Amino acid sequence: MAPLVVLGLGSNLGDRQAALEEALRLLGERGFRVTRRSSLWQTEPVGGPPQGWFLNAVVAGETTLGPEELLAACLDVEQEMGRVRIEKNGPRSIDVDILFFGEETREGPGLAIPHPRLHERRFVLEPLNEVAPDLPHPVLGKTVAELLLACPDTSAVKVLSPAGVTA
Ligand code: PH2
Ligand code: MG
Ligand code: MG
Repeated sequence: MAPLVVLGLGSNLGDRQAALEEALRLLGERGFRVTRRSSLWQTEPVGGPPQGWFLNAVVAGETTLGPEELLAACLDVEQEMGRVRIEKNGPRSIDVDILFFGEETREGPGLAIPHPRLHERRFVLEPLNEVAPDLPHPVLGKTVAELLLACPDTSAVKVLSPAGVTA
């Protein structure tokens, strides 16, 4: 069975909702098939300079790409959508992060799986908990629901539109 792959998406520049939709369309063209998607969440920026609120979402799906190929596809989508990297944690038109790739782990500087900060971030865990609450974190040994309960991040997150099953 194909591993469950989970991606986090975020945008806080321009038409944020259109950016998330366009990123999913472009990921589809590159071989990532979405099976579940979270609600859209309005989230207070965490870290970085003063900047506008983000729209965040999490999708789960399948791909025949390997982890490194999927990372290349994510970066390609960001580049095609005109993302400019100026400042760490700064404003961005689109950010696509690999959160989980089944139970696989990577610790390289270019690719870390699971995403090394996902358990510290409410803007990731709330939408993630909608699509995969029972998913075990292969390193921390807790489910997503347990990580959310234990998350100390108090930054604000609000649902904008409800979650859905897409396929
Ligand atoms: N992404 C970051 C840093 N801070 N804050 C929110 N609310 N949403 C994000 O997607 C986000 C962030 C780095 O990728
Ligand atoms: Mg990123
Ligand atoms: Mg990110």
